[in-house]
Amino acid sequence: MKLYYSPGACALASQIILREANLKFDLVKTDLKTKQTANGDFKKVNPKGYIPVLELDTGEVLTEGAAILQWIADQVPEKNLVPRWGTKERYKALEWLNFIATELHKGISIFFSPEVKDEVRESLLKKLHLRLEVLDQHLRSNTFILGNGFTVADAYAFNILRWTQLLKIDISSYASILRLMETVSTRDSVRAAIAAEGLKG
Ligand SMILES: N[C@@H](CCC(=O)N[C@@H](CS)C(=O)NCC(=O)O)C(=O)O
Repeated sequence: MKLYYSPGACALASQIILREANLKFDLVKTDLKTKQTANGDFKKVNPKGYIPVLELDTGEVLTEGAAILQWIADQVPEKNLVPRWGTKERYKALEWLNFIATELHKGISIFFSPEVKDEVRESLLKKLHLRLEVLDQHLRSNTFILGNGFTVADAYAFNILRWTQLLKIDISSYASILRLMETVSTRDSVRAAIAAEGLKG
């Protein structure tokens, strides 16, 4: 299997879950500006031009982080990285993964764009803080996003929320989010994934 990534970007969660699942994979560094990898044109792998991409041993390609995370987790059901298909809990997982993908991932990554000027920055930030408050409140009574155990939702949220530091988005008032970040950051899979991407903890 191959995981296409760019250092610090949103393939980190997939790498964490591949490590949690103890599956064999190779990392393929992708230049998101030029859309090139060491093997050539990345758009031949994913015409959408973005990571994460998981290339299976069959040659099939999976895209979209939330789908990739669930596919990996479903390979190792005994590890409880996602609730089983057909259960009510799986729909709660989908609810949170969708929230992370559409509200947090896109709500935070927009600030990497130089096109976001001060006038819109304030209103985007206001909206983002409403979403962060939802997560923080949820985590006041839940150790992890889906309850008691670490799952794909925590890996994805951790991946995205790390960016707030780079972007100087202040999350210091969200004590429960900070607690989750700290808890997740100490996992062996997370430490190894961060090191493999050449990032600082
Ligand atoms: N809808 C995709 C979005 C993934 C995404 O935003 N990837 C970013 C890195 S975090 C990227 O590759 N951006 C390059 C581009 O859009 O050209 C998903 O949920 O996986």
